[in-house]
Amino acid sequence: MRSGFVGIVGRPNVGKSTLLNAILGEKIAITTEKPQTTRNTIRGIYTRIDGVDEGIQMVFIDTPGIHRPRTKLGSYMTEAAIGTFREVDVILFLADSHPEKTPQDRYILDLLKETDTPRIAVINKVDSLKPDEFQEIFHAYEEMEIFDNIIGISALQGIRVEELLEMTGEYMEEGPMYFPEDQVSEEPLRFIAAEIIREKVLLYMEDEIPHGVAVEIESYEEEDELTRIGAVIYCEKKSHKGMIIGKGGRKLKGIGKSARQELEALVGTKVFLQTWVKVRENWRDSDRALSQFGYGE
Ligand SMILES: Nc1nc2c(ncn2[C@@H]2O[C@H](COP(=O)(O)OP(=O)(O)OP(=O)(O)O)[C@@H](O)[C@H]2O)c(=O)[nH]1
Ligand SMILES: [Mg+2]
Repeated sequence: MRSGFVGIVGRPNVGKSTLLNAILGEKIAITTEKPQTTRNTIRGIYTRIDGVDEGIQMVFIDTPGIHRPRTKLGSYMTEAAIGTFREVDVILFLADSHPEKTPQDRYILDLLKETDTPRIAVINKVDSLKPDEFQEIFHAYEEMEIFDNIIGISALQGIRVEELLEMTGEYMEEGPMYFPEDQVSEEPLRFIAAEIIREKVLLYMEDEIPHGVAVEIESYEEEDELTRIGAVIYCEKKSHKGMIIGKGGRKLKGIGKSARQELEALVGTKVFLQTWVKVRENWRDSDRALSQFGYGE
């Protein structure tokens, strides 16, 4: 049996969480077209059993996009991501464009150079790259000589994800199964539920609001055929609250409905979801609020 830990790192929006979900064949991390969606490290467990005591278990760690932080929340996110560099057996560095075009990538590449952890450059979104564009990006990474391997994939379309798993497996060493064979995630349902609600808020809202949104599960009660969930959606301004609720409560109703549908699939029962919207000014710079919302120790 071989096993180990794999970090998925990169700039915001390159497709890290999409890749985690593609590897697991299940959605445990939320994904949106907006940068800085993921805020915590999220572990997903991939297990392949080949025979008695034979097979592979890889614990993938999806991380927040590394960026220049402007709030305490941003610092927490970036530190959480960089902190995984040294905790894993191999790093998957995700990119979706030429490194010369993206200063944020270069910042991360400089950090990577300083660590001893083996790394693979993963050029994602090949489905939206022209072949010569892909070749140029590939060569740019080759020339850097800081990666043990380079591969082009599409996390969204599942192109060469299997090959990436093979490649990543090479870095696993003889070791124990850390988790039972059928366990895909370590995250509590409460956390995933809060994330799903936050994803729906992000999908329904315009640009500046999402970064200031946090979701807290206030109550979570499981009955035989019904799960009752009470959630508070926090935002930073009174005007944002109005926008999240929408005219006649329509927007919030839409958010609640699509969240409920996904939650029902997740927990396997009917879900009764109640949501409230509250204002908490500047919470992204408040230590107390950050730890309350799960962005701290
Ligand atoms: N065309 C294409 N789009 C992709 C691919 N992978 C991800 N995306 C899209 O890229 C956007 C960002 O995806 P995420 O998985 O949320 O990105 P992330 O790196 O986790 O972003 P943060 O959590 O903000 O750091 C979403 O709109 C995805 O659908 C891909 O292989 N091809
Ligand atoms: Mg993400």
